[in-house]
Amino acid sequence: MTPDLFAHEPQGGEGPGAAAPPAERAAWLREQLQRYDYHYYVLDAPLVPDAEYDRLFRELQALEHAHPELQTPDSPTQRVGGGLLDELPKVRHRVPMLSIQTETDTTPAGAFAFDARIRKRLGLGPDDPPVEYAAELKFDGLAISLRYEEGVLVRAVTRGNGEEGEDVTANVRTIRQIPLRLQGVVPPVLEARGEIYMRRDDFERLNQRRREAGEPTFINPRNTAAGAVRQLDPKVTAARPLSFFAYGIGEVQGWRGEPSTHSALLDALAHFGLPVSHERAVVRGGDGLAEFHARIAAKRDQLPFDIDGVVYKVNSLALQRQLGFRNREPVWAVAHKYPAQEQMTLLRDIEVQVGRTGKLTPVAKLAPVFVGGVTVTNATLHNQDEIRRKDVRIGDTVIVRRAGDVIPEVVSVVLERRPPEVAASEPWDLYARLQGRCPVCGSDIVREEGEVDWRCTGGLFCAAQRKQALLHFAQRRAMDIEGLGEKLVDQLVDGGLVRTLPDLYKLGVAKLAQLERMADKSAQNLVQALEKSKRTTLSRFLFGLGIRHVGEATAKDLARHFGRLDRIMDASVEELLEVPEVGPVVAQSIRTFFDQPHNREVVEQLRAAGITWEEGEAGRGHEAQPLAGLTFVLTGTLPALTREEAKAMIEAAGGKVAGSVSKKTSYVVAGEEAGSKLTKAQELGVPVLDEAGLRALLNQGA
Ligand code: 5U1
Repeated sequence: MTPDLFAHEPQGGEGPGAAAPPAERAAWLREQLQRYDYHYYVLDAPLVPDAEYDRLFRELQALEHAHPELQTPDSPTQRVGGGLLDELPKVRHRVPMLSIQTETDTTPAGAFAFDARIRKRLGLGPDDPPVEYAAELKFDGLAISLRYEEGVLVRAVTRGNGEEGEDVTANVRTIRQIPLRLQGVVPPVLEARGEIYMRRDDFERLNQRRREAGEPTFINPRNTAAGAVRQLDPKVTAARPLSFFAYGIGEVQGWRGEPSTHSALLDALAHFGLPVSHERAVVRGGDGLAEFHARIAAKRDQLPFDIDGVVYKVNSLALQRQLGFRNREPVWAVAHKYPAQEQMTLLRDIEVQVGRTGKLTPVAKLAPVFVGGVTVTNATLHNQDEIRRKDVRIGDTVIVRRAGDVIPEVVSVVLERRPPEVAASEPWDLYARLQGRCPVCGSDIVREEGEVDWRCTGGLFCAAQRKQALLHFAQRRAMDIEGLGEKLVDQLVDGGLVRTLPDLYKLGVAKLAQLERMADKSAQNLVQALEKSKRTTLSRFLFGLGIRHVGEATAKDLARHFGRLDRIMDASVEELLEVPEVGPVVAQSIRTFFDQPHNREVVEQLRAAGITWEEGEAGRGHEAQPLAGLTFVLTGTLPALTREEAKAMIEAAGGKVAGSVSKKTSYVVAGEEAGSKLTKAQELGVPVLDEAGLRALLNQGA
């Protein structure tokens, strides 16, 4: 809890004082702590600092220790209680926990099909009004039934086979989001049903901790949540970060003012203090359902937890009763799925790709599998450490994940499916597989201390690195050379037509037209695109060079700060560090790049080929900054300008004015009776200008 985030002032003061009867004090402490838990875990809006919570908690613990008869099952001190079990006892559900029909057509048609079925069963014609539905998320976790008697949690049971589940009460009590006591006026018996799940960030943190402790990591949030709930030792459950959402009810007795719609029922559960997802809506007809399905699909990857679809329910509880059940599933509800983001498939081979900076990435070659809405045959294995951690071997059955637009990845191996000959094989090892050589150019591969990646040392000698460098240079966000795609780059490099970036600008129509499948018109178009690309900006050019760690944003920062390429090429690490957002790694990388004579040569050749931009500008629209990146020191009296006027003019042109001369000073502007600053400039070899020289510099950008 962060103290400045408290939603409200704590209420209730200190409650009954030390002189009050212990039972009264204990009841007050329980109530306060329950309220704090609710605000912290359910509303995500803490009321008090952790220290205050801990103080009251310890006081209640001490009271209960001194007076064991004051201990109640809903006391916040009782979340982790009970010992190890031999097995989880079986419990029969008073009202069966039904499953839900699944609509596997993941297109909008699935929503319209459900609406059409409902209308038919209700005997509605085309002129009848649309049916009202409650639309919700389908959480990817473990279904649970929580039984509250007189508002107190008395039992938590898994779904099991729907008739009979496992009693996991002691484990569920450890989940802080699940209230041990409901709030307000509640029915004497209420079974709340919903899903226990694990947030993705909690899952990542848990796995990170396990990695650091050298323990095996978990495969996915759903299995981890389900496994955590079905533990025999509640302490294990307590150590796993679990969450809960309520989405329905089981047995209910004596509910006065029972709601008449499903949406109102969820509102009521939220009022009782149970977590209910805000991502829900009341919609009308098939159109409303399809819109909800599309809206949630668009934000699926931004949700903090996994879902595998959405759920539609006829909103009127009276209509739900009328529609009833079929094959032990409610007719009035359906789960409308999204394409699965994880699938199992066979790992046929592992190839190693060479990236632009020589990074070697192991790539899984998979038996084709439909996942995340597309057919996938390649997935990244990230690096050797990840392969070792997951113990991935060729011939294994693996789980592939593709979420949103991210590159598909192999998340784990299904060890139960590992064939004996694969089990007998050696673990896959990148260095051994490549015998220490780049698979493209044969250069040595190295792995620097503290790095996870192996790299090819071939640099631009390596055709793979050259190809990637060309594609990087040509991309839209860099030099924007239209038509220069992967296939053409392969042809140009493999055919020996292009070795370095400047070679691109030596390509003529005649040379290009010799390439296979290259029509005259395409050759002309490419030559035109190359010509067009020559007029660019400093930041695009800089980004296009492919300096390690210099992305688009850094290139813009550098261009804005220095204004001129030669300033960047000659900047010391210290000077580079003056650029906001540039840290030591980036600064060193830029310095190393421009320390290589062949990189400077490439830059010269590109400029000689006719690539131009407005010097002194930082990308488009900065023509009025001719002194950007330059530092001036003023000394003596200038003939026409006061010192303030000169300073204002320099700063208006993007330059900086400093008080003392150093190696970093670009120019000293000296007038009559210049003193020690002029001497220092001469000692350090800093160029000295008079007023006329300064004006000439200022006029350069005009
Ligand atoms: N949101 C939500 N998920 N879910 C799962 N509601 C919901 N309802 C279910 C299930 C299995 O079943 C009832 C329709 C019985």
